Amino acid sequence: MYVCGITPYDATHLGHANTYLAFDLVNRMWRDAGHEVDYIQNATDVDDPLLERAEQIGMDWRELAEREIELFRTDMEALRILPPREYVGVTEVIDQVAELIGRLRDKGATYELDGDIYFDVAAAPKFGSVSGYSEGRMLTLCAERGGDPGRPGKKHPLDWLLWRAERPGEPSWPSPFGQGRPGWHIECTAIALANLGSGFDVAGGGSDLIFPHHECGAHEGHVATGEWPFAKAYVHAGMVALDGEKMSKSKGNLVFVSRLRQEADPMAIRLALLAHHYRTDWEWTADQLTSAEARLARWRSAVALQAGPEAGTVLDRVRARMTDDLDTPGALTVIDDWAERALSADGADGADPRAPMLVRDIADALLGISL
Ligand code: 5CA
Ligand code: ZN
Repeated sequence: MYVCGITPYDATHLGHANTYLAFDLVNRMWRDAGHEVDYIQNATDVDDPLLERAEQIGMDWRELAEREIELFRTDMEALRILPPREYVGVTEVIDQVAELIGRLRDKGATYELDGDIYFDVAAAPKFGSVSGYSEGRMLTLCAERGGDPGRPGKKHPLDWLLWRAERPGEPSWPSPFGQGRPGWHIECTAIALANLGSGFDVAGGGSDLIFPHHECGAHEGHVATGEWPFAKAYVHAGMVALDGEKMSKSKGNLVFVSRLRQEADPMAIRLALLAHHYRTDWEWTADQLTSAEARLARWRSAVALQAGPEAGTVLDRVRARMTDDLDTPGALTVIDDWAERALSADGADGADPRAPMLVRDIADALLGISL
């Protein structure tokens, strides 16, 4: 599994956390099914927004990236999101990125424009098949999400940047195409290919990565290797909003995990996120944390009992909900029902002394909730 990582110019917000939680659940369910999971995640540790923010606050861009990556990892650990085998920063693999661009150039899939190297969309026979979007929609999204459809001299507006020639004051590295730095999509293609090869199971991220990021990355992989599909499944988590708009670093409508952690149990934060299905878009409100805290307290009281109602069916039912496209709201209800019976049980119904420990283990292993 390859999951697109953060661009580390600001702290982790609840939208990020929700996306990484979704893939943590994929990881946990695969492990529960007995699979070994090989999970890789990048960090976009050199990119326009990072350089702009560093400039704004008068900080070295490398230090800013390092600081935010560290905070991200601390936040993820607090939320009990299992780490990938490897976190790979783009700045660590510039040579691999350049090598991949070289392969694309050898296939005739690139062209140069004022020193920048572009991917020629005409060289991608399956372009559009990952997102299924119309060309009009692709053009709009490309302009909104870091692309440059209007740049004069491009062969096609949807052609995308692979290598950005050095601009004054910007960091750059040597390459066969001159000094410069990688474009966005190629970084994830290079890191996924180097660590997983093509044809891996899941490429993941939030739904804002469907186009252009995952679409373009898939065709870079296809054209470079001749193999298809690049990833067998593209899986996307819904967008978390605040005050009616998608939470985003550029809009600034953010609830930071680190800030929330100062006042709330991370397990309550995780439960609040689990209450939403991973594919839906939803809006954060403070009362969701209050409900999650109440649920956490109920569960903790129930598993602290000496005995409880038989829990073997709880395991079956939680697994059934989770293997049905990660139905976390359904899985939470299964444990709610057990906890309610445990707490109201008198005599016979609360007879199994092993039940509380089993429910504790189910919540821990499958949902990542430590009770
Ligand atoms: N570094 C690139 C991916 S290579 C990037 O998109 N970084 S990011 O920091 O902008 O986002 C990190 C992850 O969080 C991405 O998977 C993105 O889809 C997801 N994400 C960003 N905003 C939200 C949001 N409001 N709700 C849910 N997920 C989000
Ligand atoms: Zn990515």
